[in-house]
Amino acid sequence: MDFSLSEEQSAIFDMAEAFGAEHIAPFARDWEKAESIPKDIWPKLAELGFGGLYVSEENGGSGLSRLDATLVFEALSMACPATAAFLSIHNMCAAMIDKFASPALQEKYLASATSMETFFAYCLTEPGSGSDAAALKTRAEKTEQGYSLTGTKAFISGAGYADAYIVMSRTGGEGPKGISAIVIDDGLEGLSFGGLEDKMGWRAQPTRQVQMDNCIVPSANLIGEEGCGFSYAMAGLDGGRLNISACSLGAAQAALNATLTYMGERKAFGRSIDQFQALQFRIADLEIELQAARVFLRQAAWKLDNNAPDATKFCAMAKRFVTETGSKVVNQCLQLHGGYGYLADYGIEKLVRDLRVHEILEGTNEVMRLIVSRQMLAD
Ligand code: FAD
Ligand code: 2MC
Repeated sequence: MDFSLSEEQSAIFDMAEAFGAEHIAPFARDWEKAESIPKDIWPKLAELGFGGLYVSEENGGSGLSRLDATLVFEALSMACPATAAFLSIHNMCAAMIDKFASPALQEKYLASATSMETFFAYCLTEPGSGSDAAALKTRAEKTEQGYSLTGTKAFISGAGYADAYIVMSRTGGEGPKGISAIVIDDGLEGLSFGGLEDKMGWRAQPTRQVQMDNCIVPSANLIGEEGCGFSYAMAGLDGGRLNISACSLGAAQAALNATLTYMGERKAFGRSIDQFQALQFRIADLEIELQAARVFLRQAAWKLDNNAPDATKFCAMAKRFVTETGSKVVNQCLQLHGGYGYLADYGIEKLVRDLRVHEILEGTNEVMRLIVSRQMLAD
């Protein structure tokens, strides 16, 4: 058992951290105000191999492990978790195509996905089904021209911004076995988007509904087999949940680092506030909890990399633990900044807002508990 990062892993982390510090952090607040991330950032990230992190090398990806990928998301989130998480969703989609799609579909999409000329969005949630994802109603009818998709997806990160969407749609009867995953391109006749959602955090990322009214796509845009789309979607989310956790971890670490500096500078009662033992103990607790979260996350990633039978359970446990730890840490960091923590200039309030949603999306933390307890009771 080796708990250290290899030289290559440390280099990946450092590269992502340096990229974030130069190309993301200085602009993150402007992107929040603009409610969008400039598209020219993506090819730059793709040059580092971040457009297809765990897409196989044969398909033009970086062929990294899930553990390696968590390092990238942890490091980028030190600059802006909303930007890093957006990249994670694109990577989840690219990996679904790499792992499950036909060679023809891989050829059609993977080169432009890994170079990030094509930005992908993931469409599972609907207005009437979020946690109970297998109850989705979007229909994909087989016609002579291909599939005809009709339905509405809710809360889609990158809707109206992305170039292509993976849409979980019903090709069969009720329940998970009736669901297929189909790729649709932007600009299709019948495809439209809802208004921009006004959110607490992740404000740089546009979130909208995706509305499909008889959108015709070639049958070849089906990923893998009909009726397997729910399993593909869930498999994608196992890794997605690791990445979202890594985003909480990196942002919380950045907040803690900034807090230590601040505490050394801020004076009260004749000394810097880092001299109060009550606060020293508080930062010790934050460090302990973050380190525990980091080790747990990497163990879950290792399980997924090694196809461990309990990998899904560990991904769910890590997501519950790490995202809640991240939120707790950034909230405490805000407290340790006093009133200044509440001001946007200090950068902490954005992290509190951004991290809160990690407890809700990619499966709520109640759903994570459901996955864990179901597995415990089955064992
Ligand atoms: P509901 O399912 O209605 O849940 C309401 C409450 O009930 C929650 O607290 C939930 O945990 C709880 N609950 C439900 N069932 C149970 C149960 N069995 N036991 C205990 N508690 C339960 N989705 C996408 O497909 N693609 C995206 O790109 C995407 N991006 C998002 C971006 C943002 C900013 C947000 C906020 C959401 C995004 N989502 C996306 C949707 C997200 O995944 C869902 O919001 C989430 O899965 C919860 O679904 P819901 O909102 O319908 O809540
Ligand atoms: N990997 C592969 N297959 C899986 C799987 C996984 N992790 N989890 C489930 N499946 C398969 C499962 O094996 C079963 O197939 P089979 O009967 O052949 O064995 C099938 O999928 C159905 O599984 P369940 O019986 O567990 O399905 P159920 O309807 O009970 O739902 C639950 C399971 C609650 C875990 C799932 O609906 C869920 O994860 N809900 C949360 C939805 C969610 O995470 N949404 C996120 C949207 S994306 C987002 O928020 C972004 C920001 C991008």
